[in-house]
Amino acid sequence: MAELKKPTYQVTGKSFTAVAINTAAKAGEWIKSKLGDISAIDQKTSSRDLVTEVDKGAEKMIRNLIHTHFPTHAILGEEGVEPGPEASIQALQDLSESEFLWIVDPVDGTTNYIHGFPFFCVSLALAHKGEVIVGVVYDPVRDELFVAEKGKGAYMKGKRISVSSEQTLSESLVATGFPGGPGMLERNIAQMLYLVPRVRNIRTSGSAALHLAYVAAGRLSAFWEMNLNSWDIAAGALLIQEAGGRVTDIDGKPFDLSVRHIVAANKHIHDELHTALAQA
Ligand code: 2AM
Ligand code: CA
Repeated sequence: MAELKKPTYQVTGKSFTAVAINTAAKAGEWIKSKLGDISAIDQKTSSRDLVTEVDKGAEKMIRNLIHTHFPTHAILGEEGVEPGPEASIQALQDLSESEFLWIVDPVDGTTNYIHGFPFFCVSLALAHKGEVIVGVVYDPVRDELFVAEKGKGAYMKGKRISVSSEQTLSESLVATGFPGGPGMLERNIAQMLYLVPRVRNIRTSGSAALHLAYVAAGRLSAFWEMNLNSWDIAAGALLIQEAGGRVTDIDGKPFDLSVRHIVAANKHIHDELHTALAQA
């Protein structure tokens, strides 16, 4: 008897954005279900740089979901890269020739997650030949999913979002974070000292990706931080651009995937913020 041919399944027909949304939502729900239930916390470079089995499990789930739909696409995920900036820069370079590259932070705000401080998210971006074309940031605590497609705008819960309208730094709410790496903290503190009296106030809530989504939604006027990795900012940068804001590196160069010192703001205050940071 002839052997039955095994069926080969290929899931097709889903858009990049639909897969990004479904994947972020599924991973986010799972992460939320594990909140307060973590048995092991590992240190990466220091007690300020942490990872849990939830970060690793969520990344595995995200990789599987993406590859179910797009088996040939490359994936750069935080938990697949050795800790430290050199390894991150190298990993991005190694994948820079990929036609389609997904850039994944399974949990952005891991320290918050471990402490039960409800400000963390899943961040997924898809780059085509080095240019980010889809960005999704999902906050499972508030069930808020921010999504942007290159050239098609940024949305949350079906409504278009846009950056805030403040015209000056003095009326702006600005966020930052305390970066890792030699000399970074000193520079960041100098920037904060200079900026605090010049802005309405500063927030440092511990998730770069969610801060960037908040800039896109107009809840924050601006965000800057030093020494971030591509997975912290790729999705958020597209959200802000598509919401009408401007994203550069700290030297004013327009955003690309290699940017590590990010300055993102509405278009009215970006120059003023960028100049202030240069003077700090
Ligand atoms: P994570 O939670 O995914 O690690 C907070 O300032 C931001 O910095 C978060 O987005 C956090 O991402 C990121 N972050 C934490 N430790 C870092 C490190 N050693 N290098 C670069 N970014 C880091
Ligand atoms: Ca992370």
